[in-house]
Amino acid sequence: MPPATVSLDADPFAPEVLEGPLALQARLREAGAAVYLERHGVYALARYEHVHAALTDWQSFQPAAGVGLANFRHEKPWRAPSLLLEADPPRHDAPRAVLSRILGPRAIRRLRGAWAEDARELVDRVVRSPEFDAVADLAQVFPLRVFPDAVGLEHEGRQHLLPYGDHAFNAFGPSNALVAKGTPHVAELSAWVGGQCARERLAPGGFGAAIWEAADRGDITAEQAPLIVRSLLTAGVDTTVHALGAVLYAFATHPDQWRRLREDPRLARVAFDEAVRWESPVQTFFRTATGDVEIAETTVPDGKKILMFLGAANRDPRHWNDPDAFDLARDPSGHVGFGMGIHQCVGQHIARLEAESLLTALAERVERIELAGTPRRHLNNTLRAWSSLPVRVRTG
Ligand code: HEM
Ligand code: OVM
Repeated sequence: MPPATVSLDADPFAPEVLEGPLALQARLREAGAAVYLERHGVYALARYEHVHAALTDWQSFQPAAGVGLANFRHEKPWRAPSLLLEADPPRHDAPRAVLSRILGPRAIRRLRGAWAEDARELVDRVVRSPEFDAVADLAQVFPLRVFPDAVGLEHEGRQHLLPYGDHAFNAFGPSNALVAKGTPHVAELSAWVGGQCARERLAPGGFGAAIWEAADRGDITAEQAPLIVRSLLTAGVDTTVHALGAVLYAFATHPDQWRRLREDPRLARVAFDEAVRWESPVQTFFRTATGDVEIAETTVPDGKKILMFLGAANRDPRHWNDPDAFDLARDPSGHVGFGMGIHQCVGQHIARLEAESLLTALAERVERIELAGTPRRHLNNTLRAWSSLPVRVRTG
C-alpha cells in the first residue's frame, strides 16, 4: 500500500511518546520529508519546510475532511464540524472574517487594562505563599478568570470548559484510552457547551454577543453563529492554560532568562512566543490529501491523512539555530505553534494578551522562580501539557 520512502511502526499517540515526544520527533525529521506511519496508515511531516508548506497549501492539504485522524469522507465526526477549523474556502471565509475582527488586536485593546489589573491581583495573592503550583494556581486560574467573562458566559457550569476542550483535542487522535476516558462525559459536556452558544445566554459586550451581532448584520447566518461561539469555547481555554504552563515551566528551569525578563518586562510577548515555539502546546494537526500530492520524493495518495508535527517543525535544526534552547534573545517569529496560512490561530492575540498580563505581573513581584518538586505531565493526544508544576518563588 504505502509507496513512501520510509515507513515506521511508531505510535505518536502512545502514552510513553506523549510523555516525552522529542525523541520520536527527531527520528521522524531524520527519516525523511514524509514518513509513513503503519499503525495509523498516515503520512507524517516533521521538518519545518514541509510542515510550513502543508499548512499554507489548503488546496492540496485539506482541513475540511477533518484535522484529526478521522476522515470525514468516510467517518461521521463526533460533533458537527467546526466552521473555522474544519472548513475550506469559501465556507471558511465569512466565519473567519467575523472572528478575526472580534478577536483582532484593535478590538481587544479595551481588555488590556482590566486583564493587567486582574493579573496583578492574582499574582499578589498567590505569591504570598513562597511555594505553590504554577499550573493549578496560575496557568489555570488566570485564563478561567478572564476569558469566560470576555466571551460573556454565565458562571454556572464553567467547570465544564477545560474537560470539554481536553476531550476535543484528544478526539483529533486515534480512539485510544485518552478518548475513552472522555467519552462517558461527552453528552453532558456538549449539552452545556451547546447551550451557552445561544444568543440569550451570552452577556452584552462580550465576544459571544459580538458574533450574534454579526449575524444580525448578515455577515454570517443565525445558523452559523452558535457554532462560531462553540469554536471559542473549544479552542480558547485549554490552549492558553497549557501555553501559560509552558512559559512558566520554561522560566522555572531557565533562571538566566527570568533575570532578562525582570530587566526588561517588554520581553514578555517575545518570551511567550518563544515558549509556544519551544513547547508547542498544540503538537499536531492532520490534513487530507486532495488528489495525489507530492512531498519531496513521496507521493501521498488521494484521501490519505497527513499528520503535521508542529512541535517537531518548531525544533527543526534545519530551520532554527540551537532549537532546543529557550532563549529570549532569539526571534521566534515564523514558528508554527499557532499554525500558518488561512487557518492560523485566530485567537493568538487573546493568548498573547493573557500571557503578557500574567508575565508582567509576575516579573514585577518575583525575583526568582524555580522548581520545588517534580513537574507532572498531563497527557493529551494533541496538547503538550503539565498537570502540576510545583514552584518556589522569592519576591522582591
Ligand atoms: C486555530 C493553536 C489559543 C481559537 C489554531 C491553530 C493552532 C492553534 C495551531 C491552527 C490549526 C490548523 O491549522 O489546523 C493555539 C495555541 C493557543 C491558541 C497554541 C494558545 C497559546 C486560541 C484562543 C482561541 C483560539 C485563545 C480563541 C479565543 C482558534 C480558532 C482556530 C484556531 C477558532 C481556527 C481558525 C481557523 O481555522 O481559521 N490555534 N491556539 N485559539 N484557534 Fe488557536
Ligand atoms: C474549533 C477549534 C479551533 C481550533 C482548535 C480546536 C479543539 C477547535 O473551531 O472548534 O481544537
